[in-house]
Amino acid sequence: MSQPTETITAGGALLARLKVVGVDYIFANSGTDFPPIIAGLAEAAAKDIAWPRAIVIPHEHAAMGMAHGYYLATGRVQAVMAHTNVGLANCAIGAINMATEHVPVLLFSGRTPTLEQGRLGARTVPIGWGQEMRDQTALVREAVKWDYELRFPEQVPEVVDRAYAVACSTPRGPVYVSLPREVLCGPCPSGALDELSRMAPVSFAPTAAAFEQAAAMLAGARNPGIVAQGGAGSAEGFAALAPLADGWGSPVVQYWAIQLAIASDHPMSVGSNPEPWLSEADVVLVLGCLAPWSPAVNKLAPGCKVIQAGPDPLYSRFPVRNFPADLSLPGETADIILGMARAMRPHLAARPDERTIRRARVAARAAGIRAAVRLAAEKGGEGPVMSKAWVSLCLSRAIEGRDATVLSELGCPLDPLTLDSAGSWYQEPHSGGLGWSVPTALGMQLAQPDRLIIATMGDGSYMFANPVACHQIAEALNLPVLLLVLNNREWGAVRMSVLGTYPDGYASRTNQMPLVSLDPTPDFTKVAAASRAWTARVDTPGDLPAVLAAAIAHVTTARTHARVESSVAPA
Ligand SMILES: Cc1ncc(C[n+]2csc(CCOP(=O)(O)OP(=O)(O)O)c2C)c(N)n1
Ligand SMILES: [Mg+2]
Repeated sequence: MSQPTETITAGGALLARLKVVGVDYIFANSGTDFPPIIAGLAEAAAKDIAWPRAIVIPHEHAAMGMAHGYYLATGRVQAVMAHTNVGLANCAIGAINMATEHVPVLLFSGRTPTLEQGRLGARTVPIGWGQEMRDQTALVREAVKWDYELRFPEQVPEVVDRAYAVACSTPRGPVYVSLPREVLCGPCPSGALDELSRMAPVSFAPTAAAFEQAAAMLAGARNPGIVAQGGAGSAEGFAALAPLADGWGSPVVQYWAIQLAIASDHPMSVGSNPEPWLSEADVVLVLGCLAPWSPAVNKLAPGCKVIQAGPDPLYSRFPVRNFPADLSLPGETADIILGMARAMRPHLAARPDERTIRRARVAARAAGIRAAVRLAAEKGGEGPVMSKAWVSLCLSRAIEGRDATVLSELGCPLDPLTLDSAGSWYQEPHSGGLGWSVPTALGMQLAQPDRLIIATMGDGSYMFANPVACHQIAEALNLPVLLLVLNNREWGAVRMSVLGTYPDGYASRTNQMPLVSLDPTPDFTKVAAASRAWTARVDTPGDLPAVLAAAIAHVTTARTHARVESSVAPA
């Protein structure tokens, strides 16, 4: 007689399999579709099956942000579980943000029961009917690389393996699986659940010929330039980019950088403005940039050749993106930098004097740019109301000598900050789904409990983050993040956009531009204090350094989260 096959509910199998593929956390926001998941957790515990830590996250947007931050800090993909269509809708901005920056996540949400009666898991309450959709996945389909609806309980291990492998293949990104309740309640064989996945993620790199061609182009350039937006890919990539730029006397422009690719005070680091470099360059290496410059503002020199490099050099997901690509180097950014450093080496013997002169010229101009930025930032602390640049400068001084990560979402500008390591700077993704920085900082802090993590943001961005939920998470999970809110009582970016479009229009002449004011500003400190955060508000520019020092002392010693608000001048 054959042995009866051991089974576990599909909900339990899902959790166990997520552990096998390396998921540490399930950021969960549960609902009536969750009984098989919650029962699965208990069943897995009773049977001593390992599963990831499942934690309650009181808003799905925060759950997605935390998975985003955890990945940025560790390179490890995490899972988010949401409630049917409504929970998934709250995940949509997070999925859009992740997709834009090639950040993977395993996103799951329940699917309301199909049956009205007669089977375990069938509908029991009116929301079973109310949450039915013809195409639930449509809520996130454009943002995901792959999606699937679980059909049979025994599919769980292979669906998880495939979801993981697709999400972690270059270019990385979110995947979505919908989980019908009756299917999750069904039995799944548990005998092989702990076997390793047989589906490895795909990675690729440029061919040797493409590297050689790129190296010949850069080595032959009179004025090479590098534009980097997505950072250098890893600590190794970061360590390799600076000598590459230095060796070739190539300026590195960090235009709208969402990660740091080179130390901001490196002699080849010329700040965030592509001018005048692009108009002088004859070869430009574009490293992981969705939009490396603004064609409406920045003009390439005639004949300038462009090399596009990164996980998806043509950003094929986006309908319109027409930056030139005379050569494309596809692959993970760090591998490309390391490969370019190798491919450039044989060319180093040619024209050494030319490189030395060029390096000295770029370094002198870079030093001038940095001095002007610092001066302007200092001036921003002289008036009655401080500028954002002054806040950046004060923050830079406050974290000097510490291993810190600064996030900015319309918060501290990069240029006045002195940052010199990989992973020290993150800006909101270019999809701009606001409310990103607070939960992303929480996810980073969860991954790196001892690191100083500082999320800086505008007052509007803070409100988009569902602050009550985020403060609750910080307290519940003991995450000592420091939040620094730059409050100008408005959506300054929107106002600036109106002025840019209609510099002499009616709106520019009004005392109070419509649709941008956030006055009266709430007493946000009370929102943070409700979750027992350490709080402070600074109105006088000269008071900021001491308050920042006190806040950093608090988060690093008392180790509970803190929120500092500084009143800043309109943009
Ligand atoms: C979810 C979402 N809604 C709306 C917007 C449009 N938007 C872009 S910038 C911005 C204002 C941000 O305000 P704040 O964080 O206070 O920064 P400020 O511009 O005032 O410096 C808004 C509303 C967006 N990007 N994302
Ligand atoms: Mg604002």
